[in-house]
Amino acid sequence: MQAGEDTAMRAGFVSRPRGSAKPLAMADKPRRAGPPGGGGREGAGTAVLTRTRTRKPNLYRVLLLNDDYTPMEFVVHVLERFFNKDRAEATRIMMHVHQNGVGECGVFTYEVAETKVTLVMDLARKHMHPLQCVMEKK
Ligand code: TYC
Repeated sequence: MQAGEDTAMRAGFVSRPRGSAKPLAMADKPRRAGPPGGGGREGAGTAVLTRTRTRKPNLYRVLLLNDDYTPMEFVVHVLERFFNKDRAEATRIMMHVHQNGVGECGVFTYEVAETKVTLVMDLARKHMHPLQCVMEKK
């Protein structure tokens, strides 16, 4: 595999067929730009990836856990501020957590989910509320 292809693959721009560890078949290989007609040598530094098959990212649910002390209004605020919920949806989710013990705030890629968990936990700690926010792989 050429250096550019390897980089593109790791970046998630191209991928092997799912479950395949084989090198790309010739027909699947990204094409490099060449002179019109395609007859000559490849242009130096002008590699162009024409294949755009994407790789599914791993997704993570961010969950809020119920407790007996965090004020309902604080939980609604967290859902509005960090999860872009309007007041009605934030209230619905908060009540779901209050009644069921756990509820979903959203689904994100790993780093986004991790950031949101950290932001929620930092704000809860700052206000001395025992609110717990966790992530779990979907
Ligand atoms: N159970 C809390 C109360 O009665 C409210 C609450 C809701 C706390 C959701 C946490 O994730 C939570 N004040």
